[in-house]
Amino acid sequence: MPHTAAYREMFRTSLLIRRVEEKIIDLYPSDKIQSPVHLSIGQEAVSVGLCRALAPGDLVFGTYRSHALYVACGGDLTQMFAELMGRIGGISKGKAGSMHLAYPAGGLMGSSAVVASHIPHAVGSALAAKLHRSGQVVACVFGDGSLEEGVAHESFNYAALKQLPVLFVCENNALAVHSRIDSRQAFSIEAMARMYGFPYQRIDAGYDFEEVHRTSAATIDAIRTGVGPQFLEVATVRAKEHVGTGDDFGVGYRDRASYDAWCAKDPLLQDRATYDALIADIDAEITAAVAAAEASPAPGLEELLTDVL
Ligand SMILES: Cc1ncc(C[n+]2csc(CCOP(=O)(O)OP(=O)(O)O)c2C)c(N)n1
Ligand SMILES: [Mg+2]
Repeated sequence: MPHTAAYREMFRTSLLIRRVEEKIIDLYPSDKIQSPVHLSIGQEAVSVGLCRALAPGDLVFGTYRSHALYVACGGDLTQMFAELMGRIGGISKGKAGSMHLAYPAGGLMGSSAVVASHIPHAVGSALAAKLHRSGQVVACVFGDGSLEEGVAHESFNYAALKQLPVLFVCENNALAVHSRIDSRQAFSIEAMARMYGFPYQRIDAGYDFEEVHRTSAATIDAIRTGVGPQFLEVATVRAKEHVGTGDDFGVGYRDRASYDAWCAKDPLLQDRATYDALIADIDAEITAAVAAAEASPAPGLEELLTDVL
């Protein structure tokens, strides 16, 4: 059966994210990008399926692993590479770097390097949306490690208490830096979500952008009718080291087998026909964006004290 237009579009966005990050890997040794980078290779489908399900005006908040959400929200690539290179043409004039990408015009309100610190911001936005009856839904994407932070639970409680229009999305790669989830958490994520009264769904096939989209869309539709917060857990796999551009399968805290099993299902690796049809255009877009970003100058001293208050 031929693929749908939606499949092709989500494949394209997922591949764009992957190739952007593979370009970052190529550029990194040159030191043109001095910001630390947390890559989403392997996890792209979560951002792509979710963001496609959001309506214009909806908002999304994420973590330092921010490239995928930025691209999935439609962020400009030249402004992204310029931001990573600390140039004036960056989306935040070079002040934010990789860990704090934002693209408010596309709904991405911010990303934070401090684990779980964006969750209360998302809940506050959802409170504003409810008070203003704006009809907006707020999506809040965080890693499994966020669930070990007190502020996550304070935020879940408040969102449940006030029945706010927020979708909590746990991007569960089962790792926090080098610690596996079974060595960190004494609870099941489902039991935790249900304890707050959140309707809970889990997607095991986190590489499947169509499934992420279907489930996100149904959940977001429900939230928009006023049923309160919902919780979505998506299992995924981080391909690269926690921070940086290398592979770390040799370090000893995880094995390659689960990653290899994931690769065997990853549409970006398995669907060669769609890949081949899109790759030249995507790579040309990235090459042009990097060249334009490099042509942007460094910020002048006058920028030091602007936009920082
Ligand atoms: C409050 C806080 N504590 C510790 C850290 C150091 N730290 C950075 S990333 C990270 C792991 C987070 O894991 P997870 O939430 O699962 O996200 P992932 O990196 O897997 O996407 C930690 C502990 C931090 N940035 N902020
Ligand atoms: Mg994690």
